[in-house]
Amino acid sequence: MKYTKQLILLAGAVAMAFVSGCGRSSDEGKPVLHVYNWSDYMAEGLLEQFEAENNCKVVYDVFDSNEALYAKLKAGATGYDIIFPSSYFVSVMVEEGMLQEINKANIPNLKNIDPEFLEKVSLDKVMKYSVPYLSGTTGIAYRKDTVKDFDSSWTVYAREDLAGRMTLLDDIREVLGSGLITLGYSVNTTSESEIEEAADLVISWKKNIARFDNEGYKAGVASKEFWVVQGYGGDVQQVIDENEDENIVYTLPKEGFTMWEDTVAIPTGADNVELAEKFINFLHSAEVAVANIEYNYYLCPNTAAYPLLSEEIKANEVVFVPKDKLVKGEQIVDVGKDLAKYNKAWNRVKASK
Ligand code: N2P
Repeated sequence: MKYTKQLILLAGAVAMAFVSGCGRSSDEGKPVLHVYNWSDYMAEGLLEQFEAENNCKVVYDVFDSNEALYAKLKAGATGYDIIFPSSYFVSVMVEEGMLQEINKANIPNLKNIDPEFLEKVSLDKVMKYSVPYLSGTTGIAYRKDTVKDFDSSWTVYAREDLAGRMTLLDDIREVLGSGLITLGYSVNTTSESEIEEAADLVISWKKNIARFDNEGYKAGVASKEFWVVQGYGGDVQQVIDENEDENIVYTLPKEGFTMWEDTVAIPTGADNVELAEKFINFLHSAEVAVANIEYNYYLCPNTAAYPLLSEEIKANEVVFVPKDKLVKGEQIVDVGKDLAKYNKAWNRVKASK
């Protein structure tokens, strides 16, 4: 009986391989959309849905930081049609001629974008070069089964008893931001001395962290390798969901936390602008926005999506931060030329022993 079942499974697998082989060959000649996005940042099934609806093929690559995205494009990577820079990185890219203007007439679903979000949060308020995608917070997640006396404070990184069990993100503005917040400064300060002081603080924490990490921390906190991690809220909530592990808790530290907006943009030199516009339009249909909010646990500022959200997600505090906590958040914005001060301080952090 068991043997027969195995044979059937095997026959099925052979048939599937054959079918998908045919699928690949019939992809030839179809228009291709090259997408470069953050990891864990697209609801399951959406790319396949877009492919089916547009009779095209999506080639999807991922990055884990704005710096990685920037470095890859600067190193000459061409051929991407759609990229997802954070809003505070858009102007850096615009200044260097890396993004093209959005032709809004070709993207009717832009009408769904929450006007209040555009006015209060977006940095590119008229969507000249970028369209809002998802927005969220960065905080600290800890394991309550291994850290008994956790106090939600950035000063946890000074705890030597947790040495080797903690990670910080590998993200310049976020990590220096956590130092700035702890010192009572703005995460958007342009004061060199404040930024250097934040770098000193992070250097003092460095001996206690296993590493700076934007991706592996998720599997690490799930496997109990790490007990305290700086993380993006929705990514942590995805880990909790996938592992059904309620010992992982996402917190917004009492000194304050960062908030950010990621955008979708079309790089200069994109091969398939028409398909890129269709993709942005797709991301801002109400149903796709709902799928992305509910899967990623980040807010897609799309007013057509809001009434369709489940009660469960509306009550989720990672996505909809309660007002009393929100007052401690500060949005990361573009600091223009002063970014060089952050880069310099970060190099010192990275080089320190
Ligand atoms: C993607 C998280 C992106 C958040 N998984 C930082 N912009």
